[in-house]
Amino acid sequence: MFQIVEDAAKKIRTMEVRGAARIARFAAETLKLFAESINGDFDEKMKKAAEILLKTRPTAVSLYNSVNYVLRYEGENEEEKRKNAIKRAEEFIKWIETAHEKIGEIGARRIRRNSVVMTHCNSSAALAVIKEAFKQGKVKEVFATESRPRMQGHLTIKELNEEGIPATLIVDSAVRYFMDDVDCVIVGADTITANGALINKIGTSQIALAAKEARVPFMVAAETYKFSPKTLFGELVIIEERDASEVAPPEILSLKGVKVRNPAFDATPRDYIDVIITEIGAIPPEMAYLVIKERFGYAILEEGELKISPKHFD
Ligand code: RUB
Repeated sequence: MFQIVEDAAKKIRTMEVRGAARIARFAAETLKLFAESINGDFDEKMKKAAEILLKTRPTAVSLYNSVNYVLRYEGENEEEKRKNAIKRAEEFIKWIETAHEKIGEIGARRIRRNSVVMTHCNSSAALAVIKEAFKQGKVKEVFATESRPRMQGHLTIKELNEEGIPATLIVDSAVRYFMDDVDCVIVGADTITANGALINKIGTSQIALAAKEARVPFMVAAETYKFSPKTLFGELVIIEERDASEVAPPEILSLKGVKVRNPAFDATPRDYIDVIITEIGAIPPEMAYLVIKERFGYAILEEGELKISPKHFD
């Protein structure tokens, strides 16, 4: 019964499906398929499926927002509930698609002609901006960090290459070395907190620091479902720490007295961020609180449990 959901959870956990937007989309698609297959005990089964999905990776709030959006289905009977859950899953997927298009359009306006752009990891939102700006003849070259240990930078390089965008792969530690040649940095987001901080791939905060020191604008491309309503209630973002074997070989891991740590994300304070490009506009990070109120206004504590649903998302 839960096989579809268990399989999907495995794909997210092992990072076969990765990146905050892709994970959110995949979760909505999975819940849609699962809702179609349920026969009896609809509410309990949907709740359990949601729990399985939410346990996979803790950091990107897009997963939480997607699951939570679908789970706010309504209906008098099982058939109505199923229909509504499927409709909501489709709505969330549409939200993702339209947001990327808008972000590309808005973000490209922030890029000057002949720009050299730096990016980190592999972000569909950041790439939407870069691709649109390139179409408009504004991007001369893109520096992409390899993004150790999982090397998502290779995906970025391939994607840029497919679009015919001149791209240069650099190691993460070469960021400051090349920063003087860069006109702007653009990265994606896993979560934006109520105080405007950015949670993104490990190493993002170092890039932001280097950009600030070199007076290079640092932009974030983030759909509004990357904003965390939970942080409004004081909840802290959990930074996923992955297996040490992703970082070091067995001969290092077996050394007595040596620890190997592998956090997958870090936090960049809002003071390092020039602008956040969302589908509802280019906003200063200080406005994160208002975005959360606007998009997730219908956020209530029900019996100690946080229930959140966007008011609208056109
Ligand atoms: C991916 C990552 C990306 C954000 C934004 O980490 O940090 O920068 O998720 O991506 P991982 P997008 O590979 O560990 O999932 O803009 O596509 O949502």
